[in-house]
Amino acid sequence: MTPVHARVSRPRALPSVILPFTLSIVISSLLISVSSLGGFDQSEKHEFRVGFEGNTSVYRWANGYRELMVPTFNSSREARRSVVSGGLFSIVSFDNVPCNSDSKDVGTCYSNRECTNLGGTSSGICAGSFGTCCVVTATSGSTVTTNNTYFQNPDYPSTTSGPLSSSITVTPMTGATQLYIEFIAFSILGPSSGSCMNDTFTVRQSGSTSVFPIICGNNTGQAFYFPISGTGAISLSIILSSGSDQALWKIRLVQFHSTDSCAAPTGCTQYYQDSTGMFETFNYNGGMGELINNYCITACFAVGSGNCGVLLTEGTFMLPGTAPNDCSMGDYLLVDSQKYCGDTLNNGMLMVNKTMSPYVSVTICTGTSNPDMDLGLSLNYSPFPCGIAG
Ligand SMILES: *[C@@H]1O[C@H](CO)[C@@H](O)[C@H](O)[C@H]1NC(C)=O
Ligand SMILES: *[C@@H]1O[C@H](CO)[C@@H](O)[C@H](O)[C@H]1NC(C)=O
Ligand SMILES: *[C@@H]1O[C@H](CO)[C@@H](O)[C@H](O)[C@H]1NC(C)=O
Ligand SMILES: *[C@@H]1O[C@H](CO)[C@@H](O)[C@H](O)[C@H]1NC(C)=O
Ligand SMILES: *[C@@H]1O[C@H](CO)[C@@H](O)[C@H](O)[C@H]1NC(C)=O
Ligand SMILES: CC(=O)N[C@H]1CO[C@H](CO)[C@@H](O)[C@@H]1O
Repeated sequence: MTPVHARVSRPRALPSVILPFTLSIVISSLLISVSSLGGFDQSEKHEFRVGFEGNTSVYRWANGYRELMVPTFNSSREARRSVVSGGLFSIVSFDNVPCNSDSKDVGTCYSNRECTNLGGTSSGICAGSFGTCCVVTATSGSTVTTNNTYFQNPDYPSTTSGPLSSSITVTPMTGATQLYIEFIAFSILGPSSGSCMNDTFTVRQSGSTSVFPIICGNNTGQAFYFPISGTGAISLSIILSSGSDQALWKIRLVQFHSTDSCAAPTGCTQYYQDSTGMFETFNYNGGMGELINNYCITACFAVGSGNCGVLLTEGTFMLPGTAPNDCSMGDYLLVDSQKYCGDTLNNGMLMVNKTMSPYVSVTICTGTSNPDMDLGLSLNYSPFPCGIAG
C-alpha cells in the first residue's frame, strides 16, 4: 500500500485561471501539497490544485505537468480518497496492484520514489495518476521483492554470448504459494542426446525440496509454475557455456496466492486454462528441438462445465522406447496409471477423463538418455462433451 499524504491548506484566494482546462464550473479550489509516505522519502512533495466539478475532484499539479480527475464520493478500486478532519487533510492511498505499462510489460503501481528505490522504470501512470506504473527488470545479482518482475539477458533485446553465469534471487511475498515463470523469450543452447551439458536454466528454493527440471534449448512461449514452500530465497540461474553465442531470454515472474484465479492447482507444473491449444515438451522448438532428459512434470488442463474431459490428439509423439508397452527407457506420458511411450500415442488420440476435479492432469517423464535425439511431444488439446465417451 502506498499512502500519499495530501495536506490541504486553508483555501487561499481562488484564482480562476488555475483550471482553464475544466469544462464545467469550478466551485472551489485549494492548494494542496502532497508528500509520499511510502517509507522511502517524505520530502517528495508536489503541489497541485484541486477543484470540484459536480461530484468529481479535479486536480492539476502546480507545475502543470499532470492532471487527473478522481471521483470524490466514490472509492474506486484503484484510488481511494478519504477525507479526514473536515477536508483539511486528504489521504490518498492506493494498493500496489499490477498495472499495464506504456511499454506493454506488466508493472506494479508505486510512487515515483518507491519505483526508483526498487530499481524499476516508470512507464505510464496508475491509481488515477497518483502512482507510476513501475516495471522492475532484474539483472544478474539482483534480489527481487516485487511481484511481476522481468529477468532478462544483459543485452536484451539483443543476444548475449557466453561464458556467463546470471542469477537472480526472488524473495517470496507473504502468502505466495506459486512462482509463475513465463518465457516471453527463452533461447539458449540445446541439449546433446537429451542432456543439457552446455547451457542450463535452473530454479531452486532454499530449504525446499521443490524441483524444477534443469532445462535448455528454445522454450519461448512456454509457462510454468514452481511451488513456493516457506520463505526461503528462490534462485533462478542461467549458465551460458563458452560456445554459447546467441542467448536470449526475457522471463516474467509472478507470485500467486493459491486463491488467485490464474494460480495452478497444487501439483501442476503447467496449467492450460484455454479450452483448446497445444501442449509441447521442453525444447520442442517448433519441431526442430530435442527431448530433454531427467524430469517429470505434470501438465493440467482446465475442463469447462458441460465437458467430460480433454481430448489429446497427436501432432508429434516421439519418445525413446518402443511402442506400445515398453517404456523401459523411462520416457512416457502417464494418464490414469497407464503409460504411453514410443512413437505413437494410443491410436493417435487419447481421452483424458474428468474425475472430481475441475481439471485433468497428465504426467510426462523422461529417462536418463535420448540416444536417437527424439523430438518429444506436441499434442493438441480440446474439450470433449459428456455423452460421447465409449
Ligand atoms: C455524479 O455525477 C454524474 C454526472 O454528472 C451523475 O450522473 C451522478 O449521478 C453523480 N453521482 C452522485 C453520487 O452524485
Ligand atoms: C463507484 O465505483 C464503482 C467501481 O469503479 C462503479 O462500479 C460505480 O458505478 C461507481 N459509483 C458511482 C456513483 O460513480
Ligand atoms: C525460438 O522459438 C521461437 C518460437 O517458436 C521462435 O520464434 C524463435 O525463432 C526461436 N529461436 C531460435 C533461436 O531458434
Ligand atoms: C501478483 O500479481 C498478480 C497479477 O499479475 C496477482 O494475481 C497476484 O495476486 C499478485 N501476487 C501477490 C502475492 O500479491
Ligand atoms: C476415458 O473414458 C473412455 C470411455 O469410458 C475410455 O474409452 C477411455 O479409455 C478413457 N480414457 C482413459 C485415459 O482412461
Ligand atoms: C554448441 C556447443 O558448444 N556444443 C557443445 C556442448 O558440449 C559438448 C560436450 O562438452 C560439446 O561437444 C559441444 O560441442
